[in-house]
Amino acid sequence: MNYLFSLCLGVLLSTLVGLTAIPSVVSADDHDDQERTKLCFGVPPGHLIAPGFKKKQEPDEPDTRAPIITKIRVDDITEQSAILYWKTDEKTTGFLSYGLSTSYGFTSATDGKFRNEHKQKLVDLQSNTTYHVRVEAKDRAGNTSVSSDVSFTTRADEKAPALHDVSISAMTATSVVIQWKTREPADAQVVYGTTAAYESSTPFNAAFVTAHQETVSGLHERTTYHFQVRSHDAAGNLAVSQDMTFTTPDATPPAITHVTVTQTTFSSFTIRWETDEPADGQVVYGLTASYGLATGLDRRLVRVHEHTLSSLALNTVYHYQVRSRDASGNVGVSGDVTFTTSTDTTPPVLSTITVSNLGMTAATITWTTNEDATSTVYYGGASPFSIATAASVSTSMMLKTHAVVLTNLSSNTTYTFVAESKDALGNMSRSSEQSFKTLP
Ligand SMILES: [Ca+2]
Ligand SMILES: [Ca+2]
Ligand SMILES: [Ca+2]
Ligand SMILES: [Ca+2]
Repeated sequence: MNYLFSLCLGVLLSTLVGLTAIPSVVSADDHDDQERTKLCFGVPPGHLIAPGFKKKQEPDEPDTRAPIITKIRVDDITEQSAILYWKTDEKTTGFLSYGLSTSYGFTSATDGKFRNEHKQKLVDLQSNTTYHVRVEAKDRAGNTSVSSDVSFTTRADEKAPALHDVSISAMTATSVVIQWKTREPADAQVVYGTTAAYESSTPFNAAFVTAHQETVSGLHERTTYHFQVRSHDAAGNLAVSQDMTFTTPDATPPAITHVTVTQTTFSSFTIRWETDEPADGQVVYGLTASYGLATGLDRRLVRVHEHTLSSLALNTVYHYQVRSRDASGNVGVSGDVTFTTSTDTTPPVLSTITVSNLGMTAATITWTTNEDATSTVYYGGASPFSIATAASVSTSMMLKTHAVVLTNLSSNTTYTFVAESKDALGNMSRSSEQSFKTLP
């Protein structure tokens, strides 16, 4: 400074004494240059310093000195991370080498900015593990230094893995796939059962992963199961999910029973059947077991089914099969069944018409028919007897043996009666008028 002050003063003095020569400037560095400028601006106005005096443009001396790394420390150590702090005596970038030994093996680069105080986080470390780390610093000129080795031990893992995204998929009547995730590598097992006591479990899966998928098999259909998923981390901390449930679907088709066919007219038949569970219903039919015709699908889910086949050809063999689908889509079918359409135009033949159990106010009329038929008795005490005005008792059951009980008769009275039967196609026969007398 003394030299500079002298220099400026010298210029000033030179000016004052009329010297015109401008001395050359020799300066050590920018720092000194600034200081000298300040000093020179301190010169009173009017005593001009020649232009160009401040224009010192000589380059810096090249930086060949390596940075000095100091105050390395490791702090904020967790199970999986730690933060390294260090300082350098000049602005540097840098990176860390770290690993399980002084061979390191991993690097962690900083953000590339030049600074004196440094902080760098190491992540994805193993818990309860000793790590070695060293700093490499680089100044703007590319000079590098490497620190000595520093070691630290991560904290032990004492937390159970966090379970999330538990879901089920691919459910059938006998199996289901259960998936879940853990926020750290962990093993896997599903415990399950029909109660939250979980009497069964999947095989223990010891692979340490974060996405888990276990298949539960050997299940029963239409059954609600409870389950829990379980995962240990590498330190043995166990996480257990809450109780969850799923219900297996119905895989059994409806059982079809009581298939009957009844002729309702010459050309139509009614087919009835039952199912052991609510189901829809349809009849397929035709002249062969290939069918080809079908009734409308009755989509109602019921247990008793009735469909009518109409416009059938007379005196023809028909094949049919009944089909019912349950709410889960399982379809039950009957075997192939046949019936023959009829050309019956012959009325039943009545015989053995008998009056029995004759009392003061009641009598029983019995008879037989040569085919299944209804039973009706018309009766009256008036004379002449008229079916149109007579009282009647009847049953629509189709029987070959008929018994009709007449009650509320008058005692000691002669009654006239006619027995009547109709076959399934409505062909009808009547007996002749007959009579009995109630007891006095
Ligand atoms: Ca340097
Ligand atoms: Ca853990
Ligand atoms: Ca079913
Ligand atoms: Ca007949």
